[in-house]
Amino acid sequence: MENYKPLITDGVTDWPQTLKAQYRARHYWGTRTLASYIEEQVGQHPDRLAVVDNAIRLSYQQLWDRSASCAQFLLDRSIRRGDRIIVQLPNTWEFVVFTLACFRIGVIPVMAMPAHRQHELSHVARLSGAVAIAVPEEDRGTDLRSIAHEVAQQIPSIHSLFVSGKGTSPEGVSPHSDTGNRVREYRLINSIGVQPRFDEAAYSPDARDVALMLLSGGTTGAPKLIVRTHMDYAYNIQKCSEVGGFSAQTVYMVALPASHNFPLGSPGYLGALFHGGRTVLLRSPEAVRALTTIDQESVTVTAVVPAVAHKWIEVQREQHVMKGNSLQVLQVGGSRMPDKLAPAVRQVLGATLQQVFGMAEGLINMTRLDDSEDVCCNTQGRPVSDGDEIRVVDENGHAVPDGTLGLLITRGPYTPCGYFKAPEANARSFNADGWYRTGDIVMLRPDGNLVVSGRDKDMINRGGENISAEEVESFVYQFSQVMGAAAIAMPDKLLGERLCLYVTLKPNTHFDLDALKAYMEKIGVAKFKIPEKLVIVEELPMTKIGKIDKKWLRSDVVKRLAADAAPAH
Ligand code: OOB
Repeated sequence: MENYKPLITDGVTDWPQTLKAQYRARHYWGTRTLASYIEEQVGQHPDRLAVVDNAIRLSYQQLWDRSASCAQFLLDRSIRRGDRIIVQLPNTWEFVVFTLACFRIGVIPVMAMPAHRQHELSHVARLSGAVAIAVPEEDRGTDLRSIAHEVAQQIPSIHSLFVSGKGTSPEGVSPHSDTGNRVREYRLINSIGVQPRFDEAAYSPDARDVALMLLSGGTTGAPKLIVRTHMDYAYNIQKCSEVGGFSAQTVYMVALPASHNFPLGSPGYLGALFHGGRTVLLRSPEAVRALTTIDQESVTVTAVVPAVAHKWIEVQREQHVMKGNSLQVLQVGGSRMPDKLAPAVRQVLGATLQQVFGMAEGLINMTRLDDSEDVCCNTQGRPVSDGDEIRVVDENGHAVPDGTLGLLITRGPYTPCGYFKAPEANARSFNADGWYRTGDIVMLRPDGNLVVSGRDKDMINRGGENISAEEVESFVYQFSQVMGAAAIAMPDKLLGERLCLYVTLKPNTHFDLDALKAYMEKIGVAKFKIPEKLVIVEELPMTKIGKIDKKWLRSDVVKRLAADAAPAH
């Protein structure tokens, strides 16, 4: 048992031996795979409804059968245990079936976001050594299939594309001459009805194997990969399910992108399926559609970012779209919930607010459903597992007294001890004892709950989308007229933060946001990373050690926004 060698070890940082022994002894880590929890539910009530995607309604048995067919489909196309597939599918039944198929045969989905474009996808494909990409034909007007072909052209390890949706192109050929004969395109729909012939026991992975790779928000450059094993992710899902009160009665609506750790496994739709509940898939969190669906499908719980919660509250207040009272819990996380907005979750939506402060790197904090109004509205909760260790420290790593602000560091049974193949980032973010420096500035209240106050890492959180300032600045520096660039967060009522760019220019040159936007679109950068305000200055302020003084810039932009908003005289 101790000597088991998982399928993928290269580039993976294991937990220190002493922690591993502890986690095993305390039974945090089991021996089951992610798929086995769903299989158990299939056995108990095969006919119960599991997945709802508009008109498509799959029972547990149908979900299980379709995922077996899909697994066979992958095997028939030379996809094998341990292979990585970039998954960029929207919130559809195919997402659920495809990822379950992967889990069953030990294929590793790499959870890309719908907003990612060539730039991020090629990086992630290269880093993960992916052999395939799963994409929809298009998503909200963007031709993701063509983008996937471009990525495949650059990354020689990729040999297959799996495309969801109806489509008309023939099987097994590449309609894109660019990728020639190497890359074959297949329609996922054609997997339906394929007779599974594989020996489940032979293909099923070990609980200690990698189950999936999540993408970090990224503090420097492009996203990093976080390797999650079956046993640690299953534990993540189980603990979050417990705290979220998930049961067979749970009807969970996926409103955020399903590949994000929050709606995926914290406890997410997998939490619902692990407990015999139901999952309802929504393409987008658009308010009227979402509130209508809650009524129609008797949704009991869903997870959103604060900006979406805000929108739903506004629309419900004005239009009373939602008439019923099925919604029991609204989980809000991804970025800081404004304290002022929190009470409206009960007042307007009639649901209990559960704040979730989590990260793809592991640690999940949640307020408890029976917490006081004060805790629910004014804190971001506490760890879901008693195996989670959290400390609030100063810059030198010394603990600060409770009630004072400091940096959050953590380790625990579902917080891996390093990013995949990222030694430099690991040196910055992890230490040898397994502690992860979250970069979040928090305060630990005497009652054990955390209050998130900001970030140490140079990041902008645009309504839950984490943007690396350094990455955006690297695009700006491609312009020869730019001397200095600083990307910072500016406060925003709806999204919490938006991206603002300060630049200094060479004499007598010109630069504007349109040029930057055109460039970022051309190289295929996700849209949410495009700055929304530009300030051209003579000089960028510097700190004593010669770093750009972003603190000063952040307060400067607040003044500028106030001046912009003031009525003209
Ligand atoms: C979730 O995961 P990521 O990996 O996209 O982002 C993690 C970062 C955290 O380090 C923190 O800076 C911020 O997003 N964050 C919050 C927050 N939840 C996340 N900041 C303030 N308040 C919150 N409630 O965002 C994520 C993963 C699983 C569950 C929930 C969120």
